[in-house]
Amino acid sequence: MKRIMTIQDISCVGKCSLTVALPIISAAGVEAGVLPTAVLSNHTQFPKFTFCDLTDEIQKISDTLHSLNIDFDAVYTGYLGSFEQLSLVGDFFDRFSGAKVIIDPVMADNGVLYRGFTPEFAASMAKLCAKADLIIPNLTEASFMLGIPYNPDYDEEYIRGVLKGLCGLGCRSAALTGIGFKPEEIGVYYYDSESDSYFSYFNERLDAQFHGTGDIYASATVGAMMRGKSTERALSIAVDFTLECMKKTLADPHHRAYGVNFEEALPYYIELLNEEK
Ligand code: PXL
Repeated sequence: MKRIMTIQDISCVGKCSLTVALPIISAAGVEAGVLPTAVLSNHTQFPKFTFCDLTDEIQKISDTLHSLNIDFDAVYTGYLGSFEQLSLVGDFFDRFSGAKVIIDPVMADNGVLYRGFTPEFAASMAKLCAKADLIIPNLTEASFMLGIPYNPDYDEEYIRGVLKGLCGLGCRSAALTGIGFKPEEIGVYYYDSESDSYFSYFNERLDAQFHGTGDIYASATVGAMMRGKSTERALSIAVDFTLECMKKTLADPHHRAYGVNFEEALPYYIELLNEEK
């Protein structure tokens, strides 16, 4: 069984970061080690939250795992809360150098940075991304990392340019999420700098937005890649699974304002993973 390490916060309530990464990657049949960077009562989109910083634990955990000769097939990072954490995570990548590095540079959406983040942080995240095999930003995060204005009125040529810019940061490949060229579609656009090739995959766009779908998308991609799917197939499975999570959420008239119903969509994810493709 493949083993990954995922490094991000644990928000006790809110269905994001570790509370979605762990169940989704486990459902893929992949062992998920977790390195919690902070414990929050709930994610930062709520009007208030507690925050217990675990930065001081990161190096100790890394040292101990390394001395136990534990290694990982992939290291996948999500929400990281400080410059120091970016630096420690960079050291973690260097130390566990046999692992594929997948970075979801969680920072922003819809043209704005999440609470607590700054353009300087985005520039530091861009430096960390140089170490990645694959990064999975949305267009807002990509724009902040490249230091360019957020342009939601893009065409295909623009998106290809952004992807080339992202790989110019030093990562091997980049997948932009939340992309669509027609009002009825949304999906992913991917560029692999090694083969100089693009790939895109779209499905239905629903008239709804939920917090946490980015974390679900990245986790589902990592799970599928570690199950042996090609990166392209993994990115496509994650599009279909995220859509199904949103459909399950909307089917419940009493659905919560935060998070999506990924739990009831997990059997569908496993079905997609079991297909021969
Ligand atoms: O879903 C991204 C995320 C993860 N973790 C925390 C967050 C957010 C987004 O706001 O606040 C703590």
